[in-house]
Amino acid sequence: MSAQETLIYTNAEFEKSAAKLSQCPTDIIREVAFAGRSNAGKSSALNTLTANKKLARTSKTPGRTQLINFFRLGESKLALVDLPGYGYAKVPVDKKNEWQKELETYLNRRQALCGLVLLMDIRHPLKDFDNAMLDWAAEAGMPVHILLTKSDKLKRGPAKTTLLKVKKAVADLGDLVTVQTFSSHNREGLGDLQSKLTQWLDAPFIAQE
Ligand SMILES: Nc1nc2c(ncn2[C@@H]2O[C@H](COP(=O)(O)OP(=O)(O)O)[C@@H](O)[C@H]2O)c(=O)[nH]1
Ligand SMILES: [Mg+2]
Repeated sequence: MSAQETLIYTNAEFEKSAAKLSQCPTDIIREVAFAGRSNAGKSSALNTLTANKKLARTSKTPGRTQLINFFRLGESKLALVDLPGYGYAKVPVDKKNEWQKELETYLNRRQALCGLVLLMDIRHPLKDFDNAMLDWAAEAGMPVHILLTKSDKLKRGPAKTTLLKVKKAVADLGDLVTVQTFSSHNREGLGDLQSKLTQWLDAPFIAQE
């Protein structure tokens, strides 16, 4: 995809679900993964971004939420990835550990991964697993864009206060981590999300030896 072309997220189409790294599509050169605790608003955000109500199912069907779901952008070699929601209470402990291991393998080894969108309900930010993801990203040098979701649930003042609080909490990670408020209900912050994704996905591709 040339730098002149604007990425169109409404062209995203479901490609496949992978249970592990080896099942991930091999011809994707760059992808952005969406992660967040169960119920953070991940499916809704993906549906809003792609203007496709059916893209990522908003239901919490355990079978599907444990898979790494790939959505290719049109005919390109770029993709959006819906990661298994963590903190899903109904998953048995041993099963949970199994897919958490696969998730870790994906995060540590997936070459195409160029950024992580980390979604947190604006009313419950920076829970344990969010902090674990941020620690991993800092260690891996992986850029993270935090979406404080369901911003429509708070008045402007409290939303701003939370935004500043979260920005302050991640300030020591520098440019690696950015933060914004977002609402799938009124599309607040959609333009900022699109800009960040385009910045990550549309950067010139440098062939790896
Ligand atoms: N008010 C409000 N509710 C939302 C928003 N985004 C998601 N929700 C609700 O939060 C719940 C979980 O959303 P979902 O997208 O399925 O979360 P996921 O588990 O992270 O994929 C659903 O009941 C959604 O309708 C939002 O922007 N505003
Ligand atoms: Mg979901």
